[in-house]
Amino acid sequence: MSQYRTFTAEDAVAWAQKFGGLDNPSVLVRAQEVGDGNLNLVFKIFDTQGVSRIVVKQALPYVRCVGESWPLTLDRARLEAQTLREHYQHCPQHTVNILHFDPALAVMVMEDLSDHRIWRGELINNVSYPQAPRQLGEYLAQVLFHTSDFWLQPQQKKAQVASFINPEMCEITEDLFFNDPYQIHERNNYPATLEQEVAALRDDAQLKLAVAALKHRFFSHAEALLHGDIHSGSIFVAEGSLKAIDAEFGFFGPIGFDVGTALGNLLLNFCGAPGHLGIRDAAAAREQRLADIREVWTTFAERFQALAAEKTQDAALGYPGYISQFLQKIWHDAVGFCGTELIRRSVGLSHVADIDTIPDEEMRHACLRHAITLGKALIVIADRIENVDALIARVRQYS
Ligand code: SR1
Ligand code: MG
Repeated sequence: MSQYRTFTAEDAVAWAQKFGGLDNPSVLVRAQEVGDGNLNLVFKIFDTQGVSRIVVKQALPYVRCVGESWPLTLDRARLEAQTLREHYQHCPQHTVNILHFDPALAVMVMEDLSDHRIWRGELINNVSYPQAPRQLGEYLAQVLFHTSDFWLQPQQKKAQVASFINPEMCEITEDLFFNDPYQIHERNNYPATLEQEVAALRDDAQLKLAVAALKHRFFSHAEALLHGDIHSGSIFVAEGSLKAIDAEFGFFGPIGFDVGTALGNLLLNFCGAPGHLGIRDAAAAREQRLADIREVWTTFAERFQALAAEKTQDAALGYPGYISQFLQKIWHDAVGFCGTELIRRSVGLSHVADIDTIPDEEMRHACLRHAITLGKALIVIADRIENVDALIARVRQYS
């Protein structure tokens, strides 16, 4: 990685001119760094008319939101490009298009999605994208089915697992999701008023056993090529369109992790809604989030099942009834992982704007408390929540 240098705006423009695939690249004249995530530099490249045409993304050799004291592999850019390209093959309508990747500079050039908006912001502002939940379910079904043993030949699958080994990014998830919130750790971040609730997480043996089982599955179940961080901030939406971005946590892991992360972020929005909206709007937004959760899961499960019925050739995995049994296991995993997302986003290093930007402190703390209580319950009773209606009933019970 000796050729690596941190890109300036001028570098980003030159790179977009060279690799952006435009017929008239000289119209690209200006770059603006817009990265607001935890990890990378992101440049929008504008043309002479001031229109953003291309995005250039570069991995930094450290965690951006923490600083150089937390070094981080540049190889994550390769894993991100590789994951997005693989997902694009199976679901181009819902995956950002990577136009060029340079491993030495850890730089990707990708399609500009300026006509889209980050879904999290739209959810917070109660802006409706009626097709988004179905599209997310479709994305999850297509990319997870086509990278699973239900589709890939055994040797091909094992080669794929090997080429997507992502130990450093997985370690971040292993620590942030499954360790930090359940122990005293300097990375944890929560208000002192929640100390009692957080201490209770550390002292709950049943909870910690359930978290151990989830972490063990995350370590060991190479079921499909996950996005690895499919929260509402990794999803762009526009009317009738949804695109997944930001896949540097991609690896072969348990399918329920991606599904649970997606559902968990809808629930985090559910928890935060009263902090941003008046009573009536918050109640309506909450009902909509529950409907969204039903739609994401139902679409995912129906489409995955249909793809398996149509395409699975494996003599054992294609046996009638097995796919339903497998999806039931994925469901329970997803509920458990969903609970860990609620807790790590309330107690751990990395929070969500759905709750963190609530202006009223008391309300913000109440929403955090709600997310912790709900997350804890979901982790512990995941195996007893039989279907999405039962999940919705439980969410109502803890509201
Ligand atoms: C140190 S990275 C913290 C979080 O940001 C990413 O978006 C992932 O969600 C990760 O857990
Ligand atoms: Mg990200």
